[in-house]
Amino acid sequence: MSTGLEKLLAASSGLEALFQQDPLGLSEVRRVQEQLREQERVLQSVRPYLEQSHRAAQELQRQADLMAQASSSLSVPNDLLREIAKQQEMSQKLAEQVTGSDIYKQIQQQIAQIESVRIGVLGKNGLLSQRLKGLGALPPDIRKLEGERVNRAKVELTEALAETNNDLERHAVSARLLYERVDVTLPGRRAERGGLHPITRTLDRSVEIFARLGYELAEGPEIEDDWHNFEALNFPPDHPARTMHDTFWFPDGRLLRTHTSPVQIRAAKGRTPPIRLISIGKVYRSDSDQTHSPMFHQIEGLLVGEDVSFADLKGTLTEFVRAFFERDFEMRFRPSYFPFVEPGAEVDIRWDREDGTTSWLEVLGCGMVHPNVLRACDIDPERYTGFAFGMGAERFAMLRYGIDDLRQFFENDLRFLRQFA
Ligand code: 2U9
Repeated sequence: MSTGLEKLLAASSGLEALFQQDPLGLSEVRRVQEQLREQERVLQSVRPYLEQSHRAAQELQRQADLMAQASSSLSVPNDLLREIAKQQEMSQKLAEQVTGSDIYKQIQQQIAQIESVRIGVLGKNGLLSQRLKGLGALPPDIRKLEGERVNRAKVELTEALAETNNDLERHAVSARLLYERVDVTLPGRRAERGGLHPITRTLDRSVEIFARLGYELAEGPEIEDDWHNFEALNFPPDHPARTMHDTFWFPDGRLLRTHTSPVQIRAAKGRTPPIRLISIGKVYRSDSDQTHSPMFHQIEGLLVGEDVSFADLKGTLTEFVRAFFERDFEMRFRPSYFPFVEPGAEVDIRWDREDGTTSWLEVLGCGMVHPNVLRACDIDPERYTGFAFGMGAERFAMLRYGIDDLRQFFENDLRFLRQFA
C-alpha cells in the first residue's frame, strides 16, 4: 500500500497538533487512501481474468493468421473467418470493460486532489506560509521554537506529498499496463496483398494490345443522352434496345449507356481521320439471367481513314485474338446486323477442348462503320471509311481463365478472386 499516504497522514496529525485544526483536510487524504485500497483490490481480482483474456485473444489471432495464410491455397469457410474476427472483437471489448480504465481516470483525479491539498498548505498563501510570515511578531524565544516546528512540519509534509505522488503515478501506470498490454513477441499482422479483378485484367490486357496497334484509349460518361447512345449510332426510332424494357432510363430522358459506342462518338466528333480509338468500361442492359448481367464490360474499337477496308478489319481482329489468347485460332466472320455498321459480322473462333470436342464460339461483333454514323461524327463518308468492333470483356475473361459462370465475377468471393490476382 502507499507508504506516501501513510506518511502524509502522520504529517497531517502532526500539523493538527500544531495548528489545533485540520489543515490538510485529513478526511480527504483518508478518502484517497480508501479509494486506493479499493482500486488495488479490483486490479488484483481482474488480473488473472485479464491474463486469460489476453491469452485467448492471442490464440485467436494466431488462428486467424494461420487461416489467412491457408485460405489463399485452401478453402477456409468465410463463416469461420468471420466467427474468429467476432470472437477477437468481443474479447477485446471485455478486456476494455474489466480493466482499470476507470481506475486510471480515478487516479488522475486523486493526483489532482493531492495537489490541491499541497497548494492549500504549502502554497504562497497556504497555511504554513502564513504561519511562517507570522513568526516575526512572536517573542524571540517562542519564535525560535515555533520556527523549528513549522519548518520541520513543512519538510515532513513536502516529502510525504512527493512520495504520495510517486505512489499514485506508479499505481496509475500499473493499472494502465494491465489494460493496454502489448505483447511485442507476437508475430506482426501481415497486410493482405490486393490484386486486380479478372475483368480489370482483361480490360487492361486488351488496351495494351490495341495500344501496340496504335489505338488511343477514349473515355466518357456512363450516364448518356439518347442522341449519343442511339440516335448518332443509327438506331431506328423503333429499335427494341430503345424500349423501356431493355434500357435503364432516368426520369429526365437520360439513360445508362447500353454500350461504350457513345464514347467513340464523342471522341471521333472532335477529330479528323485517321482515327484509332478504343473504349472500355461498364455498360448496362435491363437483362438478368444465368448468362446475362444487368451490368457488364465492353471493349470497343473504331478506326477511320482513307481506303480502310474489311480486310483491315479482319487482320486487326485476327491479330487481337491471337495476342489475347496467345495462340492461333481458326476464325470465321458470319454476316450479321447492327444498326451502326454495314456490312456487319459476328466473329466465331474454333475452340478445341481437351476432351477432343470442338465448337465455334461467338466472341465479338464488328463491321464497316455506317455512313450515317460517320456523318453524325462530322466525318465525310464519301472520303473516309472505317471499321468498328465490340466485345464483352466477361466472355473473353471466361474463355481465358476457364470460368464457367458469369455471376462469379460479381459475387466478389475472395476465394474466387484470389486465383487471378
Ligand atoms: C462507332 C461506330 C460503330 C461497335 C460494334 C459490335 C459490332 C458488337 C457487341 C459484341 C458483344 C456488344 O458486348 S456485346 O454485347 N458489339 O457486336 N460493336 S460493331 O461499333 C461502333 C462503335 C462506335 C462510332
